[in-house]
Amino acid sequence: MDRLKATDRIVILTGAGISKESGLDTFRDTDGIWAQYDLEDVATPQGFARNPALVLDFYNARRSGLLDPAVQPNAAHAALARLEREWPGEVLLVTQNIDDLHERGGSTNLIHMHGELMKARCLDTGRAIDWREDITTDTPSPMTGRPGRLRPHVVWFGEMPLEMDRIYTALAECSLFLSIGTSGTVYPAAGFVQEASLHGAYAVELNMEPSAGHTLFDEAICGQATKLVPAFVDRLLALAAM
Ligand code: BV8
Repeated sequence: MDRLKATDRIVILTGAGISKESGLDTFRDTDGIWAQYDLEDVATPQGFARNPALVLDFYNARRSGLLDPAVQPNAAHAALARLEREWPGEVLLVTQNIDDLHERGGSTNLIHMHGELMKARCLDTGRAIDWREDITTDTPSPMTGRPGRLRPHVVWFGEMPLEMDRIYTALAECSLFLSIGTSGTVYPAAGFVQEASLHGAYAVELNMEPSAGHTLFDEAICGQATKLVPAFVDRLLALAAM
């Protein structure tokens, strides 16, 4: 990584592990979301068609959890925002997370590839709007006034993640790919490390434990995000200062 130049581009991928220390559940840890719910029932279009009230309640619970004042960005979110501010080259943050902790932590050059919990989408117009309330099967769409035509603006399994062209362009142009707090089990995000490495990027993983794809990285460092990320950002900014 010492060959990195201050003008180089950095792409960062985050997953649920970066929000764990803010009090939000991950998916695949033993106490995670998929231990409480069947993914097929609550995170697929088929599940939504089968039982929209169950899916809407699943996201209503997560939205109100995220709105809890006790849930705040942590030192890892803040460190990534500092990197974006102080690194001379471009820093693009691609998150699989649907929480808004990166924005609240100060990141601005950000892509929510799996959508956003604080947005709802009208099924008839396809338009997404900011949304902080519960959604029920009676909630009228602000776009059409029709009830039962609103869904969470979230990418379910079998649906195309958002802004994939922009992401693949950035992966092809970056010199450093940094993956934080993800198990590396969900595609296409889990394949980003190969895409970046193929184009010559140096790849680093910061995670509580080695991810499914840890051997694809040049460095895989294990530990808590609130400890590892600020230290890694310091390491990068020291390089930029040289
Ligand atoms: C699609 C909804 C294509 C939002 C989610 C190959 C290629 C392409 C697709 C596939 C493929 N193989 C299989 C597929 C299909 C599927 C898939 O990947 N399935 C998996 C299960 C095998 N992929 C899809 O369906 C994707 N769509 O490919 O479309 C297409 C093509 C043509 C036409 C149409 C479509 C869509 C994927 C998005 C699905 N939606 N969620 C929501 O409810 O949140 S994915 C879900 O998993 C979450 O969004 C989350 O983002 C994602 C990944 O989970 P992680 O963030 O990694 O969380 P996890 O709990 O797993 O891990 C946390 C990690 O943190 C752990 O390793 C832990 O150790 C660590 N950790 C914990 N605490 C800390 C910590 N680390 C540091 N510090 C700590 N304190």
